[in-house]
Amino acid sequence: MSTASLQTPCHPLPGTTCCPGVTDREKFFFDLNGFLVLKRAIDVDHLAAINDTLDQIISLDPPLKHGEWYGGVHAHTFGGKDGINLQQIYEAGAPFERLIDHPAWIDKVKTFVGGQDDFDAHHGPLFIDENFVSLRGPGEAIGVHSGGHKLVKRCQYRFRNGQFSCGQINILMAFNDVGPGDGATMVIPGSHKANFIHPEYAKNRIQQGQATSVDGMEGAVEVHLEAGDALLFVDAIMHGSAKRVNEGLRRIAVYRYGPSWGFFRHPYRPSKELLARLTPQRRQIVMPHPAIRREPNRIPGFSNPPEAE
Ligand SMILES: O=C(O)CCC(=O)C(=O)O
Ligand SMILES: [Fe+2]
Repeated sequence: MSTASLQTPCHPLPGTTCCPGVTDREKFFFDLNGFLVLKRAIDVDHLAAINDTLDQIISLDPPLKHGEWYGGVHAHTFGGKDGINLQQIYEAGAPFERLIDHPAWIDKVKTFVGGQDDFDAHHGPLFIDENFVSLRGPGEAIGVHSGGHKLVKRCQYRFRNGQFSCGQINILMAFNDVGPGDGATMVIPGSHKANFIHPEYAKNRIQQGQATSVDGMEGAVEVHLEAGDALLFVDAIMHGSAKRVNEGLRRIAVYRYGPSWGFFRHPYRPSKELLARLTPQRRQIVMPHPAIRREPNRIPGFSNPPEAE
């Protein structure tokens, strides 16, 4: 296929815009399947810097455990067999800050979340409501969740009036190769539009304390990634992972993007230090709602909200 045909813009309805940063091929397959694989999204030097930081965290002695902090990063598990998450990973330094508005995906994410000319972008183009690294070893997995049959507003897939309007687009980045046996992410292509629950959903769904996985579910496929690739998916797609059987840890991160009016999934907030060092564009995606100062004030010395200080 020629590059020219990949770059052909879509044909929006009059008065609307559609699909900046997204090729016709990506537009077609994202709508059809609910996900895209972005090959070689993260370059080799950037990947090495990310893995240096993860090596430091993984080699802590004794190991970082659930509930402990490493600076502004929180080790967290959901209590099951789904490995450990390093929540607020954008606090872990420049290589993780670069991922906030990475050129390999940021325009695609804006297009799929949509609303860029509308109230959805009232506070800025996007908002990250959760960001974490997931480290998963042998025997660990995450069961199936989401699906078009669910009405969770945060996760919706929508295309209307010539525009995408998704509640949440996830960028899942591979920091090492994720192939057969590595516990790859599994998706059921097209299931973001499902109207019915999958007949095997109950058997394979996330269950606290149990190592359920998506293995063997009819219609589910493993998404194999090489280190540096990223999986872009709408959260409405039925997804989870295969059980890892190989030795070692699967290293991935997920940054979740939605409209600017969204709010944090967990009770984590970006640190003042992070907000101070981010570029204005990144700061707006991390914290689109800074509070205003209560000034001028007719009560002298009246306090300001903490976020305005
Ligand atoms: O761990 C995985 O492969 C799936 C992650 C997942 O469910 C998500 O990012 O929403
Ligand atoms: Fe998920």
